[in-house]
Amino acid sequence: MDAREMKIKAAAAALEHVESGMKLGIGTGSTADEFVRLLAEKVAAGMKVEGVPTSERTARLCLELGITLRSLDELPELDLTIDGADELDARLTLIKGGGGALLREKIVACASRKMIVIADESKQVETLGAFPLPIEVNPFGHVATRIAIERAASRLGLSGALNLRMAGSERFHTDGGHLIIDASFGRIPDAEALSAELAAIPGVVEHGLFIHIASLAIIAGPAGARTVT
Ligand code: ABF
Repeated sequence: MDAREMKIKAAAAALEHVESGMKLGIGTGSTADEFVRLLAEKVAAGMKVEGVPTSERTARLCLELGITLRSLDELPELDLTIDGADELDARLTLIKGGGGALLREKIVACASRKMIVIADESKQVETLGAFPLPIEVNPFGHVATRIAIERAASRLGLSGALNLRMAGSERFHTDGGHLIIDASFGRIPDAEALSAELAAIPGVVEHGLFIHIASLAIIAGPAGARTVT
C-alpha cells in the first residue's frame, strides 16, 4: 500500500465519525484533501454538512467539490475538526504547520468539540522534533523575534537552524500575512516548556505544537487504519 492509499484509508475511517448536520472544521494538507474528496462523495449522496476551511487552499478544493462552506464567525462552535499532522507522539501531541496553515488550523481545532488527526504511520514518532517546528511570526521585527526564539530555545537546551520559510525566491506568507520560521531542533523532549517559552515572545503569533488539542488519531499502515487515543 503506498502513502496515498494509507492517507485515503485514514480519511475514510475519519469519515465514519461524521454525521449529517455536523459543523466541521476541515484541515489542510494532502491527507486532509483525501478526506475532503471522500466527504464530497457523501455530500453528493445527500449528507448535510457545513464546513469551515483552515486555509484558502482547502476552501478552493471544498468549493470545487461542492461542499458548503461557512466562516468561523458564522459557525464559532464546531462539532468536529478533521486534520492532518506532520508528526504525532504517543500523547497525541502534534507538530503541524508544514503546509503553512498552523494558525487557522489551531484556531479551528480549538473551536471544535473534538479534533481527529488523520495520518499515515510515517508521522508517528517517539519524540517530536525531527520535523522542523513551524513558528508563525509577525513580519514586523522578525529578525529580533528569531533571536528571541534562539535564546528561549537555548534556555531549554535546544539548538538548531532557524530558517525563514521561502516560497521560491520570495518569503513565504501565510493566509494571515505572517512569516514562518522553521526551527530544526531535532528533538523536543518537553513540548509544554517550549510552547510556554514561544508564547511569551511578542513577535511569535503561534507555533506548530498542538498540545492537548487532538481527541484521537487515525493512523493508517499496510495492515489498515487504527485509532489511537
Ligand atoms: C496540515 O497537515 C499541516 O498542519 C500539516 O503540515 C499537514 C500534513 O500534511 P500531509 O497530510 O500532506 O502530510 O494540517
